[in-house]
Amino acid sequence: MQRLLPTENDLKLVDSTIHYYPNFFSSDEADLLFKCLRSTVRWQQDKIQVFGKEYLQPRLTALYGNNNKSYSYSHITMRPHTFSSELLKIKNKVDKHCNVDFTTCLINLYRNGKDSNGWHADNEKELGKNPIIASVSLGQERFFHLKHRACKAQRYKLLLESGSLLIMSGKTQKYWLHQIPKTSRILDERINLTFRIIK
Ligand SMILES: O=C(O)CCC(=O)C(=O)O
Repeated sequence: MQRLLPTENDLKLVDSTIHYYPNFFSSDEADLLFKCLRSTVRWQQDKIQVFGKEYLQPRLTALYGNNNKSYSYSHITMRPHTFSSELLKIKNKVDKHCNVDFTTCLINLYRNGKDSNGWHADNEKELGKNPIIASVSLGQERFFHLKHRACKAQRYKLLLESGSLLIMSGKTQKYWLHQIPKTSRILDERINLTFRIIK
């Protein structure tokens, strides 16, 4: 990955490299992409285990990839579908911006404010050391929380807007956890695409 030029929207958090581009896609492009992906992505809802009890994951997901490598997290193993032409267009734009050839995209659909994604880091071994994660948001804005693993005072909340691109790289996954929390506010649907490299 080539070093990205700093911008005023970069997050200046210790032990991290996080870039934020609010208008990576225009709002018209983001609306069109949302509608297309909502109806064409092959959504699934897996079961997860929490303290030995089974629950449905609080969101829908799908995995797409170009090298047939599966992705395992939270005791779930997902097998990739082949990228659709729409997903490839998004991937090409993200690849070009980051100067990276992403292999895999994990897609999340948050159906309303009750859907969420708990505290975690994208640090699975198949992502390698210091992975780069590029995350595109479409539809409803949601808060993205970050907290430092060791230093409790280090916390941050970022509103992820429709059409935005968030890039986490360097030591971010080693030192920080992130989540999309539940909210009691009435919210519309949001799609999030996280591009990753699985070797
Ligand atoms: O929905 C988001 O913005 C975050 C997604 C995420 O953390 C993940 O898929 O690992």
